[in-house]
Amino acid sequence: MRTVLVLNGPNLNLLGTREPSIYGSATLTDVERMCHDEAGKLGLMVDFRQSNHEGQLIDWIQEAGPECAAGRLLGAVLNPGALTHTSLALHDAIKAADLPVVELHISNVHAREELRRHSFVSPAARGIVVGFGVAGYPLAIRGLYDAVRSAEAIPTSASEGVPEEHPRRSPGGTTTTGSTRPQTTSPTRSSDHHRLRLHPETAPPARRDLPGRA
Ligand code: DHK
Repeated sequence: MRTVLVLNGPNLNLLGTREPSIYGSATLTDVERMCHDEAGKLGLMVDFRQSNHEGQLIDWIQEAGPECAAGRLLGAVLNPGALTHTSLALHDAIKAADLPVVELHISNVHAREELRRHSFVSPAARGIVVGFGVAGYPLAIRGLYDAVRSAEAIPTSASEGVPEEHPRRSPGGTTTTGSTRPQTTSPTRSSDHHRLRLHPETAPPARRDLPGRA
Protein backbone atom coordinates (compact mmCIF):
# COMPACT_ATOMS: atom_id res chain seq x y z
CA MET A 1 0.00 0.00 0.00
CA ARG A 2 1.44 3.37 -0.97
CA THR A 3 1.78 6.33 1.40
CA VAL A 4 0.97 9.98 0.92
CA LEU A 5 3.14 12.41 2.88
CA VAL A 6 1.37 15.44 4.36
CA LEU A 7 3.76 18.16 5.50
CA ASN A 8 2.81 21.23 7.48
CA GLY A 9 5.10 24.20 8.04
CA PRO A 10 5.47 26.91 10.67
CA ASN A 11 2.60 27.79 13.01
CA LEU A 12 0.25 25.14 11.67
CA ASN A 13 0.61 23.33 15.00
CA LEU A 14 -1.54 26.21 16.32
CA LEU A 15 -4.51 25.47 14.08
CA GLY A 16 -7.75 25.76 15.98
CA THR A 17 -6.61 28.66 18.15
CA ARG A 18 -4.62 30.68 15.62
CA GLU A 19 -6.66 33.47 13.97
CA PRO A 20 -9.78 31.27 13.69
CA SER A 21 -11.53 33.83 11.48
CA ILE A 22 -8.89 33.03 8.82
CA TYR A 23 -7.84 29.45 9.53
CA GLY A 24 -11.00 28.04 11.15
CA SER A 25 -11.50 26.14 14.39
CA ALA A 26 -10.32 22.67 13.34
CA THR A 27 -7.08 21.56 14.98
CA LEU A 28 -4.15 19.90 13.23
CA THR A 29 -5.27 16.63 14.83
CA ASP A 30 -8.66 17.08 13.16
CA VAL A 31 -6.90 17.70 9.85
CA GLU A 32 -4.81 14.57 10.28
CA ARG A 33 -7.99 12.55 10.83
CA MET A 34 -9.53 14.02 7.66
CA CYS A 35 -6.41 13.05 5.72
CA HIS A 36 -6.54 9.47 7.01
CA ASP A 37 -10.23 9.23 6.06
CA GLU A 38 -9.63 10.43 2.50
CA ALA A 39 -6.49 8.36 2.01
CA GLY A 40 -8.32 5.27 3.27
CA LYS A 41 -10.92 5.68 0.53
CA LEU A 42 -8.09 5.66 -2.02
CA GLY A 43 -6.22 2.72 -0.52
CA LEU A 44 -3.38 4.92 0.71
CA MET A 45 -1.63 5.36 4.04
CA VAL A 46 -0.80 8.80 5.46
CA ASP A 47 2.43 10.06 6.96
CA PHE A 48 1.38 13.34 8.59
CA ARG A 49 4.03 15.76 9.93
CA GLN A 50 4.46 19.34 11.08
CA SER A 51 7.56 21.39 11.75
CA ASN A 52 8.31 25.00 12.52
CA HIS A 53 11.76 24.61 10.95
CA GLU A 54 12.60 25.07 7.29
CA GLY A 55 15.57 22.68 7.42
CA GLN A 56 13.42 19.91 8.87
CA LEU A 57 10.89 20.27 6.05
CA ILE A 58 13.73 20.19 3.52
CA ASP A 59 15.16 17.03 5.11
CA TRP A 60 11.76 15.34 4.90
CA ILE A 61 11.35 16.33 1.23
CA GLN A 62 14.84 15.04 0.42
CA GLU A 63 14.09 11.74 2.14
CA ALA A 64 10.78 11.47 0.28
CA GLY A 65 12.43 11.53 -3.17
CA PRO A 66 13.89 8.00 -3.07
CA GLU A 67 10.75 6.65 -1.40
CA CYS A 68 8.72 8.01 -4.28
CA ALA A 69 11.13 6.68 -6.88
CA ALA A 70 10.89 3.24 -5.25
CA GLY A 71 7.10 3.33 -5.55
CA ARG A 72 6.44 3.33 -1.81
CA LEU A 73 5.35 6.99 -1.68
CA LEU A 74 2.77 8.64 -3.93
CA GLY A 75 4.01 12.19 -3.33
CA ALA A 76 3.35 14.96 -0.85
CA VAL A 77 0.74 17.48 0.13
CA LEU A 78 2.61 20.50 1.46
CA ASN A 79 1.29 23.47 3.40
CA PRO A 80 4.53 25.42 3.78
CA GLY A 81 2.95 28.13 5.98
CA ALA A 82 4.80 31.41 5.69
CA LEU A 83 7.79 29.63 4.09
CA THR A 84 5.64 29.67 0.94
CA HIS A 85 6.52 33.31 0.52
CA THR A 86 10.20 33.19 1.48
CA SER A 87 11.79 29.82 0.76
CA LEU A 88 13.67 29.25 -2.46
CA ALA A 89 15.27 26.36 -0.55
CA LEU A 90 11.92 24.55 -0.34
CA HIS A 91 11.43 25.08 -4.08
CA ASP A 92 14.90 23.65 -4.75
CA ALA A 93 14.29 20.66 -2.45
CA ILE A 94 11.08 19.71 -4.26
CA LYS A 95 12.82 19.93 -7.63
CA ALA A 96 15.89 18.04 -6.41
CA ALA A 97 13.75 15.25 -4.95
CA ASP A 98 11.64 15.04 -8.12
CA LEU A 99 8.69 14.78 -5.77
CA PRO A 100 5.09 15.27 -6.92
CA VAL A 101 3.81 17.95 -4.55
CA VAL A 102 0.42 19.57 -4.15
CA GLU A 103 0.87 22.95 -2.49
CA LEU A 104 -1.97 23.74 -0.14
CA HIS A 105 -3.17 26.86 1.66
CA ILE A 106 -6.09 26.88 4.04
CA SER A 107 -6.84 30.53 3.40
CA ASN A 108 -7.15 32.25 0.04
CA VAL A 109 -3.72 33.85 0.06
CA HIS A 110 -4.61 35.87 -3.04
CA ALA A 111 -7.38 37.67 -1.17
CA ARG A 112 -5.07 38.67 1.69
CA GLU A 113 -2.03 40.93 2.01
CA GLU A 114 0.04 41.53 -1.12
CA LEU A 115 3.07 39.79 0.42
CA ARG A 116 1.16 36.48 0.52
CA ARG A 117 0.46 36.48 -3.21
CA HIS A 118 3.88 35.25 -4.24
CA SER A 119 4.82 31.63 -3.71
CA PHE A 120 8.30 30.20 -4.17
CA VAL A 121 6.76 26.73 -4.01
CA SER A 122 4.15 27.02 -6.78
CA PRO A 123 6.55 26.71 -9.74
CA ALA A 124 7.81 23.42 -8.32
CA ALA A 125 4.35 22.08 -7.45
CA ARG A 126 2.27 19.63 -9.47
CA GLY A 127 -0.88 21.46 -8.37
CA ILE A 128 -2.19 24.01 -5.90
CA VAL A 129 -5.23 23.98 -3.58
CA VAL A 130 -6.03 27.39 -2.10
CA GLY A 131 -8.79 28.84 0.03
CA PHE A 132 -11.04 25.88 0.82
CA GLY A 133 -10.22 25.87 4.52
CA VAL A 134 -9.03 22.59 5.98
CA ALA A 135 -11.32 20.80 3.51
CA GLY A 136 -8.50 21.49 1.06
CA TYR A 137 -6.40 18.70 2.60
CA PRO A 138 -8.59 15.81 1.36
CA LEU A 139 -9.03 17.66 -1.94
CA ALA A 140 -5.25 17.86 -2.28
CA ILE A 141 -4.81 14.16 -1.51
CA ARG A 142 -7.43 13.28 -4.12
CA GLY A 143 -5.83 15.62 -6.66
CA LEU A 144 -2.36 14.22 -6.06
CA TYR A 145 -3.66 10.67 -6.40
CA ASP A 146 -5.43 11.41 -9.69
CA ALA A 147 -2.48 13.36 -11.11
CA VAL A 148 0.07 10.68 -10.28
CA ARG A 149 -2.15 7.88 -11.56
CA SER A 150 -2.80 9.76 -14.79
CA ALA A 151 0.93 10.30 -15.27
CA GLU A 152 1.61 6.63 -14.63
CA ALA A 153 -0.93 5.61 -17.24
CA ILE A 154 1.01 7.51 -19.91
CA PRO A 155 3.81 5.28 -21.17
CA THR A 156 7.19 6.85 -21.87
CA SER A 157 8.79 6.05 -25.20
CA ALA A 158 11.32 3.91 -23.31
CA SER A 159 8.51 1.83 -21.80
CA GLU A 160 6.48 1.10 -24.93
CA GLY A 161 5.78 -2.59 -24.89
CA VAL A 162 7.03 -3.08 -21.32
CA PRO A 163 3.88 -2.25 -19.42
CA GLU A 164 3.63 -4.79 -16.59
CA GLU A 165 5.14 -2.41 -14.03
CA HIS A 166 4.38 1.26 -14.60
CA PRO A 167 7.70 3.05 -15.01
CA ARG A 168 8.40 6.44 -13.54
CA ARG A 169 10.77 8.83 -15.31
CA SER A 170 13.80 9.71 -13.23
CA PRO A 171 15.68 13.03 -13.64
CA GLY A 172 18.32 11.46 -15.88
CA GLY A 173 15.71 10.36 -18.41
CA THR A 174 15.99 6.71 -17.47
CA THR A 175 13.13 4.89 -15.81
CA THR A 176 12.64 3.25 -12.46
CA THR A 177 9.86 0.94 -11.46
CA GLY A 178 7.88 0.42 -8.32
CA SER A 179 5.98 -2.77 -7.75
CA THR A 180 4.09 -1.97 -4.55
CA ARG A 181 1.70 0.65 -5.87
CA PRO A 182 -1.95 -0.26 -6.34
CA GLN A 183 -2.74 -0.71 -9.99
CA THR A 184 -6.18 -0.20 -11.37
CA THR A 185 -5.10 -0.19 -15.00
CA SER A 186 -2.67 -2.58 -16.57
CA PRO A 187 -1.96 -1.84 -20.21
CA THR A 188 -0.86 -5.04 -21.85
CA ARG A 189 -1.05 -4.08 -25.51
CA SER A 190 0.40 -1.06 -27.26
CA SER A 191 -3.08 -0.36 -28.63
CA ASP A 192 -4.22 0.28 -25.04
CA HIS A 193 -1.78 3.15 -24.60
CA HIS A 194 -3.77 5.79 -26.43
CA ARG A 195 -6.88 4.95 -24.45
CA LEU A 196 -4.97 5.32 -21.18
CA ARG A 197 -3.75 8.83 -21.89
CA LEU A 198 -6.82 10.21 -20.15
CA HIS A 199 -7.60 8.56 -16.87
CA PRO A 200 -11.36 7.82 -16.69
CA GLU A 201 -11.77 9.63 -13.35
CA THR A 202 -9.93 12.75 -14.53
CA ALA A 203 -10.88 12.92 -18.20
CA PRO A 204 -13.07 15.91 -19.08
CA PRO A 205 -16.68 15.13 -19.96
CA ALA A 206 -17.42 14.53 -23.60
CA ARG A 207 -18.21 17.75 -25.47
CA ARG A 208 -21.88 18.10 -26.25
CA ASP A 209 -23.32 20.31 -28.96
CA LEU A 210 -25.36 23.21 -27.66
CA PRO A 211 -29.13 22.94 -28.12
CA GLY A 212 -30.31 24.55 -31.33
CA ARG A 213 -27.02 24.00 -33.11
CA ALA A 214 -26.94 22.00 -36.30
C1 DHK B 1 -0.61 29.40 6.26
C2 DHK B 1 0.27 30.29 6.79
O1 DHK B 1 0.88 30.03 7.94
C3 DHK B 1 0.53 31.58 6.16
O2 DHK B 1 1.82 32.07 6.44
C4 DHK B 1 0.28 31.55 4.66
C5 DHK B 1 -1.17 29.57 4.90
C6 DHK B 1 -1.09 30.97 4.38
C7 DHK B 1 -2.54 28.93 4.78
O3 DHK B 1 -3.49 29.59 4.38
O4 DHK B 1 -2.65 27.74 5.07
O5 DHK B 1 0.38 32.85 4.13
